[in-house]
Amino acid sequence: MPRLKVLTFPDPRLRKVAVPVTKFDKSLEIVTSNMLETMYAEEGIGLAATQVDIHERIIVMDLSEERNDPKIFINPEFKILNDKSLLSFTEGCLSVPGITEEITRPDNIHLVWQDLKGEKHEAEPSGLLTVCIQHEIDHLEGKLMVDYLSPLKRDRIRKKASK
Ligand code: GNR
Ligand code: NI
Repeated sequence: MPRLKVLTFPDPRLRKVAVPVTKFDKSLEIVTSNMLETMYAEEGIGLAATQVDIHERIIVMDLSEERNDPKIFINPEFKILNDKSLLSFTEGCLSVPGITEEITRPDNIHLVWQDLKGEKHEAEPSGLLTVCIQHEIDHLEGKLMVDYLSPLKRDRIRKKASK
């Protein structure tokens, strides 16, 4: 299975908005399997299709220490249940290499998604899953970690990246 190339900031393709998956076929299985392989090879805990230049609403994730718990989220959406319950977490991103920044996000969300067969699921995640799924859904919207930082900081990162 081939590994895919991960786009890095400020590549304009990271700004595209992904479209919903409508076909739950063999090609979707192949894409998710290649994304998981790429995520493991890059030692990430999650990967959004946008990062590998595929502009469909597909996310893979593995939050386990052992790296043996792959998860796939197709067409994920979330609603904030309580916008006063917040969690600050030091985030990194494979598309913004070498940078970690503390980002504050809602901690109490309701999540819906589909699996590879198109079956619907829902959950109210907590902790790292809440942080990671929001980070990945941001990618599907063309949004990056750096967008949460001040313009000055973002510009510094952009300059560093173009060296
Ligand atoms: O590997 C990753 N680690 C991470 C740490 C804290 C919050 C989010 C993440 S996701 C990131 C992989 C990545 O860039 N996914 O888009
Ligand atoms: Ni990322």
